[in-house]
Amino acid sequence: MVLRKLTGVFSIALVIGAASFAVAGVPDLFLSTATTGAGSPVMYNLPNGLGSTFAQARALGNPNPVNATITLTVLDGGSVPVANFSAADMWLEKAVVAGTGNFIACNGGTTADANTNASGVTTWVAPLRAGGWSTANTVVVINGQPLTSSAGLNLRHNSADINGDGTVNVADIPYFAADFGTTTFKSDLIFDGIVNVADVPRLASGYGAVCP
Ligand SMILES: [Ca+2]
Ligand SMILES: [Ca+2]
Repeated sequence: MVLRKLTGVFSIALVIGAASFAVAGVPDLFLSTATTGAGSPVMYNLPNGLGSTFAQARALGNPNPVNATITLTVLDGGSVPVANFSAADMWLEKAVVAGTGNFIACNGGTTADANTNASGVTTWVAPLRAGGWSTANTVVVINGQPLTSSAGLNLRHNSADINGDGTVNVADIPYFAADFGTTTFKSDLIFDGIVNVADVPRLASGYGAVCP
């Protein structure tokens, strides 16, 4: 009887131990959180990584660049910061919503700038290697799973790679031409609500950009 009781206690201890082991150091998708700049900023991306930094995003009604830096705090199930978590396992995706764009990332093109620090924090400041456009939320993904702490970040994307095939070339020009003079988001490369002559230099300077 005593032995049976002891065995029971031992089993419970094993279960608790296993639960703690499963949680410690493993990112919790609900407790981990991400933020970006206010004002529904828009990122300008190129497949070759020569688009805008997150500090140079655009927002409607603001003639100056706005800071859309993403800050991600990675916590485990015990709300303990997960330090030195690999940058390669934290990346951005477009939320899957019909009719909101053809955003594509080059291989590894949207990973975090660095591994998490001692506080479990990493950022996205450097330009992405990406093309296409998105008016859906930007989703922060850890180990292939989206954060569940929010529905994503209010951060949109556009690119001189308007058709989202990873290359800026002659195939993108007809889209820009068709949108010229309109308010169409995907061709508003310097985002200010109008596709006009001011957007042409971005198409020109991005010409030839490809995924590395
Ligand atoms: Ca293209
Ligand atoms: Ca514009």
